[in-house]
Amino acid sequence: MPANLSPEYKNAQEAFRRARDPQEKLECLREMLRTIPKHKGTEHLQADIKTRIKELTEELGGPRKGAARGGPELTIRPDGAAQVALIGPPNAGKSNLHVRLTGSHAVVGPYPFATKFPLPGMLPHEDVQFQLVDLPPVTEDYIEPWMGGTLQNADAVMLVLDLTDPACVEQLDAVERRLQEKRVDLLARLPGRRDTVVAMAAPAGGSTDQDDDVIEDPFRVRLPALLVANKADQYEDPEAELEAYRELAPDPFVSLAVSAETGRGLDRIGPALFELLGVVRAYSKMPGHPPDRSKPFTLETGGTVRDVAQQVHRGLASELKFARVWGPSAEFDGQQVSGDHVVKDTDVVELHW
Ligand SMILES: Nc1nc2c(ncn2[C@@H]2O[C@H](COP(=O)(O)OP(=O)(O)OP(=O)(O)O)[C@@H](O)[C@H]2O)c(=O)[nH]1
Ligand SMILES: [Mg+2]
Repeated sequence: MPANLSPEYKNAQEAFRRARDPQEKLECLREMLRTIPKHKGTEHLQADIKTRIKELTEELGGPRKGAARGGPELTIRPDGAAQVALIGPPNAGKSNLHVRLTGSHAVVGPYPFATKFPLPGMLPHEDVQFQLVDLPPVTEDYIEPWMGGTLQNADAVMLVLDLTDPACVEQLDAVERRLQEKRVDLLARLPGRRDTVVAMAAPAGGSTDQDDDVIEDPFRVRLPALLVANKADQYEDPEAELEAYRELAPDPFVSLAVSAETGRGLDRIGPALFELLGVVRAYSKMPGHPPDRSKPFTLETGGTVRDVAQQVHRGLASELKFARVWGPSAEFDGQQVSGDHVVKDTDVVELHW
């Protein structure tokens, strides 16, 4: 049955996909539920939206006193330029990497399933920070039932493998399959989220690439992944070892050989994540004042001046009159641009409301 999803619904769904703040996500979900055509063809989707609203409402409410819920948080509120989830088989060294990269106190153990719950920490890279979330292992036989919900907040995945484990090719295969069951697909590159927006903005009655018979699953997440082959300290020539692994494993992920134990190769992780996530930094500036270089606003590739305005003041973004830009995206210093102007990394943006 054709879903006949309305433009209002599609816009709400797109806004949901792009939202990072849980409260904003919740508002988008309510809008999705309000605008979804109520018929048999959308029953599953309606139920999924209701479930997600319930989960998010609980999450936002915090732990209930005396209720069954309580104990460690299973979802981590995003922080920094992006949230990166550490995923991999048991004992690969995810927690050891987390400790080394973020200075956390994650439990590292010589036995499998040492990690039971998500643990956030911050990895600095130049003037931005990535939030790394340590997670329990994923195997052929087991994945935590809550893992799919947790990964809804992630922007990327760091796939951690033990380079010394002869089974790591099969392990990665199992991890990818288990994640797919949880509606999480791993990609080698950032998906072009903005392409979807363009397709949806096509005029009513005009031809679009969207097939109305196919209901897109708004809860399916597609995450770019970086492959980190750990325990490189066990080899004299870890690059050759990684190369040998790559010949066996036909996956397309960018990969690094590192050692959490000795620190070898760890300095390449920040730059690799920055590249994978296509992070764009923008510095804000007040008229007549020098730019504030202390903390950049971060956007994804293709982000606009309006996205910067949204971060500076969510309520005022729609009232933006124009902006002036300096830096890589400007044809000349202080060029006047509209909200649609695409920002490039290290631009300075002066907003005029
Ligand atoms: N040689 C070597 N051993 C490591 C390295 N990183 C971790 N280990 C060891 O591998 C074992 C597992 O490390 P963890 O960091 O707990 O592994 P994990 O992937 O978090 O394991 P789970 O929480 O069970 O999924 C520990 O005994 C670590 O000391 C490394 O770079 N080199
Ligand atoms: Mg662990």
